[in-house]
Amino acid sequence: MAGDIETLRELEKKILWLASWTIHNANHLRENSDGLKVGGHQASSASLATIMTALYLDVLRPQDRVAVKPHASPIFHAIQYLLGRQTQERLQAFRGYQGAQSYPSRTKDADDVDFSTGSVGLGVAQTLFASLTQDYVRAHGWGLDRPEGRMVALVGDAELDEGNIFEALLEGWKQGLRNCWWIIDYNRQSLDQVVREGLWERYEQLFKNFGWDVVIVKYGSLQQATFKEPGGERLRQWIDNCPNQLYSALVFAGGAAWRKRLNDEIGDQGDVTRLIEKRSDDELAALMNNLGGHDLPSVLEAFHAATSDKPTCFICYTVKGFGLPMAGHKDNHAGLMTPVQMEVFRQKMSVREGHEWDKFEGLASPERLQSFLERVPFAVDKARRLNAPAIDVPDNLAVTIQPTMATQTGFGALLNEIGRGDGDFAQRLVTTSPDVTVSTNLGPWVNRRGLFAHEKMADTFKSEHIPSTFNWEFSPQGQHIELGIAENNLFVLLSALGLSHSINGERLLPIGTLYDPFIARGLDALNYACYQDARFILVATPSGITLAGEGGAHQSIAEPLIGLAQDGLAAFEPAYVDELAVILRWAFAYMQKDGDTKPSELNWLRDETGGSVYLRLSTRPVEQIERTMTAELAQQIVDGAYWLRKPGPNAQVVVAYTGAIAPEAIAAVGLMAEDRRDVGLLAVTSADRLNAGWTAAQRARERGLVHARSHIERLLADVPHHCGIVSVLDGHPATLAWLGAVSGHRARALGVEHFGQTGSLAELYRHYGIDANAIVAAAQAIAPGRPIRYLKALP
Ligand SMILES: Cc1ncc(C[n+]2csc(CCOP(=O)(O)OP(=O)(O)O)c2C)c(N)n1
Ligand SMILES: [Mg+2]
Repeated sequence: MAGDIETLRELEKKILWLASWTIHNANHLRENSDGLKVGGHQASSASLATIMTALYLDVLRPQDRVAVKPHASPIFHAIQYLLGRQTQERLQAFRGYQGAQSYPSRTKDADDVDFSTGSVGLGVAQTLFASLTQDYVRAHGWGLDRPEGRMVALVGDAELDEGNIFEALLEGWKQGLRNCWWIIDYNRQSLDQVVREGLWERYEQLFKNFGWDVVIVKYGSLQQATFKEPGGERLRQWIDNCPNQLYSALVFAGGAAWRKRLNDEIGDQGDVTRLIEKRSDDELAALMNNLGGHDLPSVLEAFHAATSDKPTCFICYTVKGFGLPMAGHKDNHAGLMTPVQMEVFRQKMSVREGHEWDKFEGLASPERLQSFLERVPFAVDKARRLNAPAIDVPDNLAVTIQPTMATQTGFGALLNEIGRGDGDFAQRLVTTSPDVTVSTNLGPWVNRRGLFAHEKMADTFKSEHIPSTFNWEFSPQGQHIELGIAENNLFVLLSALGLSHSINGERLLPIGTLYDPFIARGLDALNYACYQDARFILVATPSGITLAGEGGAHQSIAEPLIGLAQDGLAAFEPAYVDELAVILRWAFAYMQKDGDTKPSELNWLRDETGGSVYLRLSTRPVEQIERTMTAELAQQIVDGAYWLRKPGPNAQVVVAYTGAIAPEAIAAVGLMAEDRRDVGLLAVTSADRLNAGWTAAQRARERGLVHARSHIERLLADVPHHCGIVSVLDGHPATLAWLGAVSGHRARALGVEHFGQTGSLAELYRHYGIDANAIVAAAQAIAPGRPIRYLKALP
């Protein structure tokens, strides 16, 4: 499309205009009643105007997927507007209610965002794992009728300070990354400052070390032509040696400042002087600003030349604020053009007042431009967002329950059973873990299904006949992706696997395992995955101070609250393996749902919309209950709680527990039963879902649906008012502390609030006050009757 370069140039200008105007409109022209700055990033956007024009309007194909640098969102929306995929209303409402989003959002934007961005670094890693996911899908023989796409990240140069990018880079190297482009917007500015000298050299070496091609797009075509003039080589040397700060400052200061500086430093009255003097100030500024990243011919040439599937990093020299009055100024990150500057810019762009939103205002032959846009390869396929039918989930997941068993063991056994199957369900399952596959009990599953790699790799221990419990064989058919120890990578990979139905049109059922405390390590990436509406099951095990011997550095306290608060993630903490089997089966169906957003009248949860699932499991062997799993019990387990022992009319105490602390709760109820009648025992399988249902039902009542009742309200409806509720879990007590507020019962919440230490379970439970005695003492403090006879020596 080289002949179209002039057209692209016109559209590039229009894109810059629309992006700048969108931000201006939001800040200066829209009614703003709350006194807060609206914001937007005119300079960061301008920095990518050329590169994104080249990509979207020429280089990209519909199958390519892009993570756009968050603060270039206005450029993205402007391009989609020109392509007819974004509305003027949404642009006018940019950063406002239901307007185009501040940072591109898969879930909140309506203009075909491939990957959300916002928390810098994560979108970049997402492209790498999306590429790995594409390879995984194709290696399993799915989606081969669709063309292979490139996964492209537009990266801010300071974004590369984020460590998660390097974690991903290393993993990409291990996994044989292909079809991935990272395009660095090398404007040498971050938010606060100008970046260090010579950063590009570190990047170049680094990427090469990891097997990437590196393409440096430094000089624009104007500069390249000038370097061939007499004195040009000297000018090139000067540019190469110019410190970043000075270059930025001179870009900001403009043509006269360039002239003075160049004359002072290399003006020799000879060739270089002639080269400088034959240019006006404006021409000189245009020459010095003509860095590769703002020169359509240069970026197009670089992108089109990269035809191999090798991962490629483009370092494109740019100017932050290019084409705008704040160009190059170190304070320009959040800078906005003033109304006066905008007025000048409007005139320069030949945009008439009142025609600011017109797509082709000020440009010659709109029909030609429109027909060009209709032929843009990226946009010919209207349905870039794909979908895939749900995979049927068996009615029951088989598992042999031992008399005493930990939920983590149960999880391993459940997956092992699934691994025996050969239907679609077992085949679409993919597991991953950051070097804790064996210790989270995925071993039996991996033995059956193998590890994924591009190439077959035998288990040398096996071929050397050395006995091992684990069969570690890699092949393109393997169903486990083994990661290095980097929890950020786990979550971003889950984010990529969990979007496969939408990105690749092929559904995967991803399960990731890690130790519960290390959720915190990748929490932002987990949040990111949920924000994008990726679908996965997270199995976090082991957990809590129940890790006993591992001590405070490995024990988790706050994670149940994360489960409660994290949007898009339904959290469960079962105590028994039959509960786990029910929850896991439900999770496989839930993660595939994509329906109605209205809450169900049953539990006031929005189950039809689906989401991801977090299972907090334990290594503590717990005596199992022999029982028949009725449909009603299964429903209650999924809804979040059931009565293990329903309180009678004379009950004074209810104990509500979650997870592996069940034996302590049961023991406490046994102790109390000596003196109290009808003590209730509530098994809480999901504080998260109980709480969500409760708040939703309250809201529904406040909006007039007077009969709305949540599951927990129904469960507690018959509990006498004088009854006290003691809640207990191996986690932060606030997780269940709200139970008393549901029907106005006095409540005492037990749990863990301080870093744990090593010790036996009995010692630790006693120390943190979550053992049977502590439960009894808490009941005594809040429940009527105050019998004390059974109290053993309290600490
Ligand atoms: C994780 C995270 N930390 C901080 C920020 C705030 N922030 C937004 S942009 C930015 C600097 C970006 O600089 P660069 O990547 O070079 O982009 P440029 O604006 O120069 O194009 C910062 C610190 C963020 N969005 N995400
Ligand atoms: Mg920058």
